[in-house]
Amino acid sequence: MRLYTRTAAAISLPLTMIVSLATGAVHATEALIYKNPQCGCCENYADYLRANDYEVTVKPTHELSAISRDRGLSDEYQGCHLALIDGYFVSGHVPVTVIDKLLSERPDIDGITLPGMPLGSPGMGGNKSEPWKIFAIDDGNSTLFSTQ
Ligand SMILES: [Cu+2]
Repeated sequence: MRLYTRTAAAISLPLTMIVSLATGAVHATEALIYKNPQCGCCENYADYLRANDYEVTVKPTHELSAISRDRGLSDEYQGCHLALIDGYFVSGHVPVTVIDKLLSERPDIDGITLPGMPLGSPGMGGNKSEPWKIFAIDDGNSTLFSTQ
């Protein structure tokens, strides 16, 4: 799994560079992350995005659930933080390979979410104990987007 993730990242980087060269714009993808002030794994996830060439701004807030709900993310589907990336929300500890899929396919949805805080996911400690189900959310409805 780790090998697969690295390979996917190695493939996606040159593609990003080609797109950047084609548009003449060379900049990192920006991510704005809303998190509860005391959340440590959210900071780890922010660092994970930075390590993958995202330009990350972290906004601590006590209104995370309300902000998530405003975007159609019901409580049961919320991750522990909410990132806004290129017109979508990305909630929870979603691997960058799945964000890459979102940004390259650009489906007509509001965002994607990995509910809860699954062990072994990016920014979380521990070992993965079960497949991660990442859901697409559109107008408050959920469909399976990716299983990792
Ligand atoms: Cu977390």
